[in-house]
Amino acid sequence: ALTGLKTLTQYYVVTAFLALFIGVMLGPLQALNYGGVNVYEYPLLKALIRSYYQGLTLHGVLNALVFTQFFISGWLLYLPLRELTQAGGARPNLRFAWFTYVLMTAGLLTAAVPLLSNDATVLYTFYPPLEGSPVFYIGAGVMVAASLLVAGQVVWTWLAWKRAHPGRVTPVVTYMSVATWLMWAVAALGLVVEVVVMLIPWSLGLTRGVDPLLARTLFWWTGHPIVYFWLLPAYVSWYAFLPRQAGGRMASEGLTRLSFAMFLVFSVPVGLHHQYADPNVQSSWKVIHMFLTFLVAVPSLLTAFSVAASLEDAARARGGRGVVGWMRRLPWGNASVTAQVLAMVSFIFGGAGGIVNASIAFAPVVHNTAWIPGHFHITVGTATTLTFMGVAFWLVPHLTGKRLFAPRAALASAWLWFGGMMLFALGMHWQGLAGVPRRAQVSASAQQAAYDAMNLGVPRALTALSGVILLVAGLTFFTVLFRTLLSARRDNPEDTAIPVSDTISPAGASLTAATPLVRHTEPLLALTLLALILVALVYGPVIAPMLANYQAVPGQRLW
Ligand code: HAS
Repeated sequence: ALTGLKTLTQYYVVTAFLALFIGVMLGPLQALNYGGVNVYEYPLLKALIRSYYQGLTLHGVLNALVFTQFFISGWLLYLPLRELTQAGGARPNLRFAWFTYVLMTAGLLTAAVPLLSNDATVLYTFYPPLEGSPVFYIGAGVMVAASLLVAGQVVWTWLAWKRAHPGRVTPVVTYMSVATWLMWAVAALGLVVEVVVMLIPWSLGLTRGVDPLLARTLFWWTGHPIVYFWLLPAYVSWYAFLPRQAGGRMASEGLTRLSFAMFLVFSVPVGLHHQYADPNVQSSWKVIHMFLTFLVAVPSLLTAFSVAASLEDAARARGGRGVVGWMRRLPWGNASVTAQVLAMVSFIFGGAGGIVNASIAFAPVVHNTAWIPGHFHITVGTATTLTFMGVAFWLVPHLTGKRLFAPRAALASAWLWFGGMMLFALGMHWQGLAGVPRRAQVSASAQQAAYDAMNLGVPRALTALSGVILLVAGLTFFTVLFRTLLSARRDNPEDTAIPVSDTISPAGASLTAATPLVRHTEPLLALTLLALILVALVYGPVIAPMLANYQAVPGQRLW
């Protein structure tokens, strides 16, 4: 079963990186736009991509939605199923797992048709009244449904394992994976209702219009926690694999579980922090969502200290000394470790920016400006993506039995990605503070003079330069990845070992003998119920008046 599972995971991972490849190739076009160069006007490109907005839609959908979902579905299916099989009592249903992969891919291909034909140029947030082809919403809906089936399979297998091992602690990697999937199940409810009840019937012409405010509220119900659905799989690696790769161990299993338990409960009831500027939502609810947002930053702070402690442990065991000098003893020659540590460094800035966004007093300064893409390129674009790239450096050899091609090039790609993203973030945060809007074709002639007058030469140059660096980083990374995949099998155990520490999750440890933190965080289903209650409490009074005053607005096509 494990060999079959490896093949399936390989399919998920390769599909994910193919999407990222296309998405990343489109990225520099956006960066150049913010540097004042409109490459979308070049005839050769114009024949392929109709507009800046079509390019931006493809870039956002492929990178943020498709790459993440396929990678996570493979990664967080493989890890728990592998761990539970090895711990005894679990028999993964491979046929069902393949069905889910095929369904997700069918959803992707369906959505790709209108995206490529410029019939769904609605950006990755697809806010109504901007209207796309129904085929896009149906394809996207099928993809989300497939991800929920992966969630279901992991939770089902875990429950079967629990039944076979009453009174035992869930192994820690499985714990993290199940908590992430349960969180996603609660989170996805908003999007599912928006797409199935509102957008699909509306785009098919079955309803006369759609209420943009309600649609946005349902979207952000899912839209904020989706960022934790992207982040937590990276945390799985930072907690359970990276310390081992660096030569250490997980600092505290109890804190690890607490952090995931907190994400499960607090990730969802925070979406209004994306809607501070929306009318007809009471400010008191916006402030409550703000405080809950600060609360959900706590498990990230726990993670920062906990993971830093395990890295410090590892570095000191390798002879590291001094308050910060120990960092030099981390295995910087290892591309996988370096990519992930750099991803974490970027998240220090990304996280700090997130707290600024969430503060209702600061939000009006940064909302809808270039600051926001600056923020999310060092969160999902680096903390998540660079971690997944680093994970791929060991996971692909592990799954395929092949040796990583050109490890030094892999290392270079990690540094280039990090450097490119930091420059991009600097340029975009800077432009955002100066008032440059997001999602704006800055080189469009009507606006050109205004931006030229703003004296933004330096940040614009930084942003444009970052696009070129990221293109080189992407090409280097994909050369390493595809050459690895196309090389011959070697099945050398040294290349294909999985770097998880065996000691961190003694399979089958007794719950009664476990530490209080481990014991109290074990009931994941009860925590899910708590999450649902909290969501009902903070979304119920927000959504009820919207339903009572439903305002149907006809669709618009702006491209
Ligand atoms: Fe965000 C907008 C608030 C985290 C992604 N965010 C976005 C958008 C995206 C996104 C895609 O409140 C744009 C959506 C759109 O298109 O409109 N965000 C936050 C907050 C956090 C946060 C409070 N965001 C993320 C993560 C993302 C992500 C994670 C993707 C993966 N975000 C917002 C808000 C908006 C927003 C508003 C709306 C803005 C607007 O006006 O439109 C927090 O969860 C962050 C907490 C994180 C920390 C950092 C912990 C640091 C760690 C690293 C430790 C490093 C170590 C390294 C150990 C407190 C864990 C050691 C180094 C050695 C060398 C040893």
